[in-house]
Amino acid sequence: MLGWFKKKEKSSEEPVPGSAGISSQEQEFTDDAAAVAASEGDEDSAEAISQGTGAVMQDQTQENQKGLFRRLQEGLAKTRDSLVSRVDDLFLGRKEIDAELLDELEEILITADLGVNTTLDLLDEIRNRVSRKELKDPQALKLALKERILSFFAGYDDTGMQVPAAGPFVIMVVGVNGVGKTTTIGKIANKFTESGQRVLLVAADTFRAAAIDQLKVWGERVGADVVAKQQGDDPSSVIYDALDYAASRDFDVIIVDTAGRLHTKVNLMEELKKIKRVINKKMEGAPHEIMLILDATTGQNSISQARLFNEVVGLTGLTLTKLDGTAKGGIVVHISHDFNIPIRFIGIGEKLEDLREFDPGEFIEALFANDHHL
Ligand SMILES: Nc1nc2c(ncn2[C@@H]2O[C@H](COP(=O)(O)OP(=O)(O)O)[C@@H](O)[C@H]2O)c(=O)[nH]1
Ligand SMILES: [Mg+2]
Repeated sequence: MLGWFKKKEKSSEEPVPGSAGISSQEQEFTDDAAAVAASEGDEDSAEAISQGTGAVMQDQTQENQKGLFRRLQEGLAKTRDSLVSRVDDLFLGRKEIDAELLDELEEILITADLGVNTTLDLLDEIRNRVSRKELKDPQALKLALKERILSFFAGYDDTGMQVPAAGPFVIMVVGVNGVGKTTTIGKIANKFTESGQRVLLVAADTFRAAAIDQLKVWGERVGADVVAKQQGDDPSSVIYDALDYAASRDFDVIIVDTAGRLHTKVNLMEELKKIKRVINKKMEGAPHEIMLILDATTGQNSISQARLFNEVVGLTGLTLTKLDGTAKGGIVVHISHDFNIPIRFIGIGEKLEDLREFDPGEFIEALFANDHHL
């Protein structure tokens, strides 16, 4: 969809920095495989096979997509119940849109954590359209609501993560304790390794020993290398080690886990600034993505976290986790309304596959879809 997880094309003319030993053998092997695939006169060529199975594959892709959409709907079930089902109930048996209905709608939206400003913005236009008699019945209003929410994403920066043309793509992950940083890193790493990319995880959260072990477990699970030191070590020295390690190896992606003790503590923020500086000093242009992880169940609090982290390190992307555990998924809309920082992923469960690339249209569709879509 967004293409971040495609295997990078590696030009054989361009020397890979420090590609010695295993990496260069791998390169040769890939080139050989490409040569074999391209050889002519082979009746069982990849092309012939793929033509024969094309229809089946298309069916499977559609099936998979249906499955993924259903999974997203299930993940958003609590928010759907609290938001869309309540809106439906509100409309039941009513043929007209009156002031009372709009007030009740306002309350529902605010309760689902869309936030007061977002809700007022949302309803402003709806109220205007009602008074202009453009919206006559509740169904039309529901559709208008959906369109209006979607319009909040219209000016939305969806250029995607800035993957460099050469060298590894470095992602620095930040966020307060327990929001799901390490878990999300595991899930993202999995997407990259599954698409054939080579991933290094960096355990720069040295605050707790358990955090280091947790990252190692993820690394093993998804087939990514992990550079870690001891609990209490300077996070910047872990970065140094990791980027030295990476210099002689051909990684496509490097993901740096960081500590997340209370975000109100100034020293954590200083530490994050330093980590960013050190990464940049060791590798020009990096980190390419500074991603804040937010726990959707914390509701409004995540707004102040986004503001603070953005001021300190300058965020390039957001990920909202635990949308499966909250009835207040409206926070996604609220965040998009208040910040011009793209949402990269949403977490809808604890399992490896429960991380979705964020697509506003799909998200709103899953939230508003009727059950017959299930
Ligand atoms: N239900 C649910 N739990 C999640 C999700 N993402 C993370 N978690 C859980 O949140 C807890 C804290 O995650 P962790 O990655 O250790 O947070 P960190 O302190 O920010 O690194 C763990 O129990 C995770 O399994 C999600 O999308 N949904
Ligand atoms: Mg962690």
